[in-house]
Amino acid sequence: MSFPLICLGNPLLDLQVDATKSFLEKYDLKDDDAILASEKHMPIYKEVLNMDGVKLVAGGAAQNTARGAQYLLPADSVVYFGSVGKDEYSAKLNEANAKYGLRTEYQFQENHATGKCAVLINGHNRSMATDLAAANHFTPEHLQIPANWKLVENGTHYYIGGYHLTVSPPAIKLLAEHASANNKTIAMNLSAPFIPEFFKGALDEIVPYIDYIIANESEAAAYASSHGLPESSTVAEIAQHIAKLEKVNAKRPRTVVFTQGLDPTITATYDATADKLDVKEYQVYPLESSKIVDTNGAGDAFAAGFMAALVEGKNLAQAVDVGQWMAALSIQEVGPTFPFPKKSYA
Ligand code: 26A
Repeated sequence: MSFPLICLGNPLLDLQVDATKSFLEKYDLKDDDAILASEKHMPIYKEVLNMDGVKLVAGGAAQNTARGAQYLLPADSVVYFGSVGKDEYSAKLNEANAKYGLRTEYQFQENHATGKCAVLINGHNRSMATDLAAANHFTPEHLQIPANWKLVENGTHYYIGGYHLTVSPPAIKLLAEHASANNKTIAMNLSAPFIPEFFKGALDEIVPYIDYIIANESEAAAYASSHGLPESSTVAEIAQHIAKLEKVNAKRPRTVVFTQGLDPTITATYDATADKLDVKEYQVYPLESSKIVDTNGAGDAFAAGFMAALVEGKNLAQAVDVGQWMAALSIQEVGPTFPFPKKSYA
């Protein structure tokens, strides 16, 4: 058995389509955001399915990262946990994951459909409205099934989608406590601005366990405003603040990684035992605008490259570089996918 990387998240099928500004306005959606769908958004799925050019692609942020990491790593490297329905949509997810060799250990729901995400592409922006459905019914007991917990215990690296804070903080806590107690590496993505804004309590309970916090600049800003940091805080200052928060496993420093689109990626690492703070900046490789197909999944792809590199024992600078390379690869494809035949990072 290998499977060093264990991922947890909300499996979703993306219904991706080009949408006009007025379509976004009709559903009260911002240009570049992710939300949980409420009653008023529910008609969007039927409407999108009937639109010209709609594409059904495997999504779910952490599942995208899991697929991407498996793309880079040797066979049998990544396991993904989440909850789905027994329907055509989960069959599609299984098909996509199989193509990448990603092992899934889904919790199947009898009475709930697989979750879906309307991904509305508008230029280089994407706005997402998610109906979690079955994904919302994941329970920690699924991880505790002996065969699954064996996989968890066998893992060396853990990746948590921050979006899962809306579903099962106890499931996240199980993985987080295991990683900390056994001095293994655990990473979490902030996923979307609404996570630090509206799931602040759950987030703050988990952060002390986390070695790597990955996010983009708008999630960093949302963290700062929801946690009372000065309005004038720079991205680097927010990274330093989070890096220095309490840490359960003192044997590992905490590193915060903030991507900023085409602007440099910022990292802040705080080693509490040495009281040493290290802040770095890494340039991105700009991709010609004409090569961009869509940015759906760019952040997940970054995390995929980053996590795969950590599993391979690479250092922080190298992990950021692999992340940026994977993000560039993904935005040249439709949705959160990667090209076949495979390209390799050299
Ligand atoms: C709880 N929410 C809102 C979500 C998501 C989500 N994945 C998990 N939980 N909302 C959007 N996504 C996924 O994000 C990917 C792009 O980063 C979409 O499915 C899309 O593939």
